[in-house]
Amino acid sequence: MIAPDKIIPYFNIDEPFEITPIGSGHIHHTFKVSGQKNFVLQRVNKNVFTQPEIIAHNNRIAFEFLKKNHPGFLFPKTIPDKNGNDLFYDHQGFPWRIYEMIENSFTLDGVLHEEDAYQAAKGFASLTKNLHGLDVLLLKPTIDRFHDLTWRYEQFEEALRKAKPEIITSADTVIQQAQSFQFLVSEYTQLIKNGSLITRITHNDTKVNNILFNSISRKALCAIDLDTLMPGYFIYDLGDMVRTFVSPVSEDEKDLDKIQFRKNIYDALLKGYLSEMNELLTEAEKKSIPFAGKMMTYIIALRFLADYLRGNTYYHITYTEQNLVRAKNQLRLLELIQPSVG
Ligand code: GN1
Ligand code: MG
Repeated sequence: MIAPDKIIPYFNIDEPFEITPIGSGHIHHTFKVSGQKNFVLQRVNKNVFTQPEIIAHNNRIAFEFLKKNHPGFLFPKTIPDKNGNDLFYDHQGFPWRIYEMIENSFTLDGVLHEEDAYQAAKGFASLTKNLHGLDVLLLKPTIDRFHDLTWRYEQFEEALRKAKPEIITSADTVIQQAQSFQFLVSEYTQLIKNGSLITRITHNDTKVNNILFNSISRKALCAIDLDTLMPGYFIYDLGDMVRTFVSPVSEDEKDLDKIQFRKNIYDALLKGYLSEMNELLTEAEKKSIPFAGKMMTYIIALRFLADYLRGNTYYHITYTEQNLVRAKNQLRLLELIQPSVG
């Protein structure tokens, strides 16, 4: 990889600066650029985002809409390079981008208190709410069929067909467990077919660490990681919050006994989400609230498992079994969510 300090001269950033790696994402390489002003520098993963220009396009359209219609709403500002482009391509063909750092803020890797769940959910909900009125067709999918459960199940089946026998053996019980939840795919298909969900502009990666909290008030300040800001259904956002908020441990936890469904956190996140979105959601959409967490937990379990079966080509890992551990973890969480949400 090209050293990040070699990229800075292509942007209007004053020297001296210091660069340090930050973030816990699975996809990009992220750095903090500290100087007279602070910035976030990212090298975009072009294998995952094969058309990074679409991300830049969607972000720009959303930014312009918000500036005009909700000028007080905080949205990460992209700093164009010296040629005025939102993405700078290095000589290896990797796109880089820079954002202004939002100061006096912090992120959480897990939800500790009800109030954090309430605030984070309110933060993500306010993004969709404030983008309401923007023609959803102006934004394009940055990853096709990203949260399409039917397609993700097919991908899992394909990975299973192509996997080496010894890999299948090592994941045998997890595969069976994943297959036992296949009924959720039919529920998803039915929900889409009956047209009860409205296409909205959603964030699509609503992990709690994608919310910036105000350092003093601990209120949600701003949603970050807008790579998948694109048309979607509200259950994608709500569901990924359930997946990442309700358990006291992360998707990387190996000890399944530590995974829990915290009802108080679930209630708080729902309250936070509805504090912004209650009026926009239709009665038909509200009926699908209990499905959201199950669907998103299942989809990520399938994606982790498929990646393990394929030989770990997608998510960053630090040890070979990590995607299998993550899949097991998410299936355990799904077992706990299933009876708890009605
Ligand atoms: C990836 O790396 P991060 O945190 O932005 C993934 C999400 C998954 C998540 C699981 C583009 O997100 O869909 O929920 O890992 N993003 C992409 O931790 O695939
Ligand atoms: Mg992301």
